[in-house]
Amino acid sequence: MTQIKTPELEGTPWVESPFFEELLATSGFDSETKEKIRFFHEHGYLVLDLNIEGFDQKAEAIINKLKPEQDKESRVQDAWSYIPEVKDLACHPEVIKWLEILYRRRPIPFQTLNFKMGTQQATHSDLVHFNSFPERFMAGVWMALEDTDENNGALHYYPKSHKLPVFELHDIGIKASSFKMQNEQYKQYEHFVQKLMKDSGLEKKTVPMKKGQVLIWAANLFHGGDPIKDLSRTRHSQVTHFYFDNCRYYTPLYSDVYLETIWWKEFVDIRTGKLVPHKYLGQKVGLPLKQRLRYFVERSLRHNKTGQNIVKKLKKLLTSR
Ligand SMILES: O=C(O)CCC(=O)C(=O)O
Ligand SMILES: [Fe+2]
Repeated sequence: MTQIKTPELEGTPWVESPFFEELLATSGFDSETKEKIRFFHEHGYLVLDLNIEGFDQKAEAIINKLKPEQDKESRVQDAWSYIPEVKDLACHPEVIKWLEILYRRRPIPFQTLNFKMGTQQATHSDLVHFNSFPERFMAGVWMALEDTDENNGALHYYPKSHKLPVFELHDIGIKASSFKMQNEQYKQYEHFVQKLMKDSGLEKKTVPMKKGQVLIWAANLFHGGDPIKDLSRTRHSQVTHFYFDNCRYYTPLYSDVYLETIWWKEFVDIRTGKLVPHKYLGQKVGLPLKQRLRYFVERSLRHNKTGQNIVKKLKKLLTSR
């Protein structure tokens, strides 16, 4: 009988593959690394003590430099573009190394979020915000810039929930691309997830993270921020969202794939500063002209508040029909 070679599927990260055990056995990693990979495979996350050199100084610099902004608004998006320490942590070689191990594709950091306070964000899967084709080539890397515990709004997650199907808005009967009632639509998604978590029987876990610890979550791991019990406490943290090479990338919250109304994402690789090409089975694919134009205008306008407001209005115009 001919032997069938274990395929490493194009459509699924090897760590989530139905052939995972066989692929792991032949991976050549030492037993300690294998144990960590298996944990990620089974639970959908991994907490790592990366012992990043100079972490405390970097964390302090980030907190100080972001202070004026974060005194007004806890959440700051893409500070990597003007604070070198945010970029250093987002692209740290140890983080990249682990993502390469877990996904066997080039990791592409595409967004940073810095928080001063706990987010108190309702449970969600990041795949409703950032999906790809093939699916699940996305990961979140969460770093504690200070200790977190049950009082300052620690991160929570549902271990093993990454194995659930991927849900987009159309799954719950919402046409996403009409771009109307965005907040209302998102609330419905959050209610749906609440019920899904309850009925799935999965257990909610809250992670007390020590300053410097890093948590990597798989694309579809359901997570959120716990309520802040002590409002006098900050919860400085940094999240980097990663895609991986050789995919197409889109925003499900504005897309109806089967109406061919897809909000493709055009974005820069934080590591290289270069635009990331979309690929289908290794071949580059261009974005539709209308969307390339939109991104061009957006990039040119984003430099100040007036420009940002124009971008918001244009987004509405382009997506409502
Ligand atoms: O930091 C948190 O509380 C949650 C952040 C989060 O969900 C994300 O960045 O994807
Ligand atoms: Fe998230």
